[in-house]
Amino acid sequence: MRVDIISIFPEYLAPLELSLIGRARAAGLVDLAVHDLRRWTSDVHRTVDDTPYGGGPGMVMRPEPWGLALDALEPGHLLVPSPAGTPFRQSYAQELAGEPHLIVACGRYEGIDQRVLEDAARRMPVTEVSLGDYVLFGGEVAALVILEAVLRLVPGVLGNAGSLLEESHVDGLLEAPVYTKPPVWRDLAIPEVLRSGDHGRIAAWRREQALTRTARRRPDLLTRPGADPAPRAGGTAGGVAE
Ligand code: JAH
Repeated sequence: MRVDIISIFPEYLAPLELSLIGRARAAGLVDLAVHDLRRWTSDVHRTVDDTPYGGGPGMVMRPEPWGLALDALEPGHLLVPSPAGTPFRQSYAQELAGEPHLIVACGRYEGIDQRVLEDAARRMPVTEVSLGDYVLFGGEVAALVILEAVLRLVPGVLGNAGSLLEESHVDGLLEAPVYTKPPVWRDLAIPEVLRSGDHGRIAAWRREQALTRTARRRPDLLTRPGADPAPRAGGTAGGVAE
């Protein structure tokens, strides 16, 4: 997968060099480039913002540098982190993991002139993406989150692909709690069933934990249109205890 990120703070994207994502880059699975938007300015002050039409507080990112930046790159699927975007979730990360080329446009201030997105949409898919109902200083940290969620799903990036199938949100539920050794720690014992060796009972317990946790913490996941927690082997009939 090819990934281009455009930002006025390219150093903010330094974590992409580290850890799993850095390994994926080194292995040639991900070809990633970070671009400084100011490279496409031509005035002495390298200005990227201006006052908003219609008035109001703050500044808006000027369209010209963005237009030149997007012209300079091969078309891809353009993602624009924004509090006004479509909520990002695991199923969308899964879709994006199959794209050959992503471009992430990181805005600052009050956002990017809307015509930049309108113009780009003439030649490529454009999606404004929200990570939740809060406002950041800009799109950079959101871009890191989106790319971490997507790149770990690119085949070969994670060593253990099996762990992708049993984790929160993959089947529309939160995951059951997890435990490791020692079996008793500070007088706290792990649930007995996990030491039973009975894989049917263990799967049923995890399923029940997933359902009760989801019902208590995230009832919205169970009532969302299209919500249909898929039965897993050893699962209960779908009833929520308590
Ligand atoms: C803020 C450009 N939903 C998280 C999120 C994503 C982007 C932004 N804020 C929050 C943002 C200012 C300028 C993007």
